[in-house]
Amino acid sequence: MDSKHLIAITRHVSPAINRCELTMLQRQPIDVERAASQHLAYEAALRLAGAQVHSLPAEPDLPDSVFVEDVAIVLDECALITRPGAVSRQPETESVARALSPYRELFTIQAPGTLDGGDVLVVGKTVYVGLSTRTDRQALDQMQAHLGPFGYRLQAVPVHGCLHLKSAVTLLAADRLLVNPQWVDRENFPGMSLIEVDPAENYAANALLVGETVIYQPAFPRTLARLEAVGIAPRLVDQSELAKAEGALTCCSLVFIG
Ligand code: CIR
Repeated sequence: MDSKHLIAITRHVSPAINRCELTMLQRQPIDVERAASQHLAYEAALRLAGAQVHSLPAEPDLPDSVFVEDVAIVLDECALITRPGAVSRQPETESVARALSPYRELFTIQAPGTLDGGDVLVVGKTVYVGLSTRTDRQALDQMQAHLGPFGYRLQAVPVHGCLHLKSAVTLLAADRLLVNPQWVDRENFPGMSLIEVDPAENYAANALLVGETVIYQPAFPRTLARLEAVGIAPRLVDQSELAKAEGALTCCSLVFIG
């Protein structure tokens, strides 16, 4: 992959982030200024990893709109605009579709299907789709219809105990995953090398791979030590404020070759 052509779409933190959706966590006050400065550091890490960052303006009326991952899936051949499972998040799609339209042919998930991009993990031509409170089979069937002709194989993955599939498993390299086996069954990923999170760090399975750089959070030192033990040297970004909104690293960007 030529990192010079990597593009990352992001969006500024909404001033309304304290009204975000919550599923697994109790509400805690989010320091909006601190969240914004952590997000700037995240964008800086994307640039250091070789991505050109295209940052969309904040959406004052859309609390969760910083989590752009949930509203689109960008593949080499096309992009899917989702229909997010939380109704409050459905208006987030329009501006992201506009930002993606110069780069890809767009398909859109239609009602009654619902899909959050956080439930989609792409490994080569396999697309794992988490069946969660946000994503249903109806949407998976629509994805199959759009992506099958490009040679993708869709696989449903049950997730339990967490918000999204990518709360439980993310990509560290083309053939290696970071996984929390409490939330997703390891057997869904045959043939892949799996690194498990430390059992004391439930939220540690969300790493962001950009080109060949792994971006990770300092909040999970035990799992970080496991990554370092196999020769991975992640770039660290603190996301403690957006974590209170159930956001993690992959959620805050759409990274693709432009
Ligand atoms: C939500 O509940 O939709 C947001 N508060 C958090 C979304 C995080 N997105 C992600 O994990 N892909």
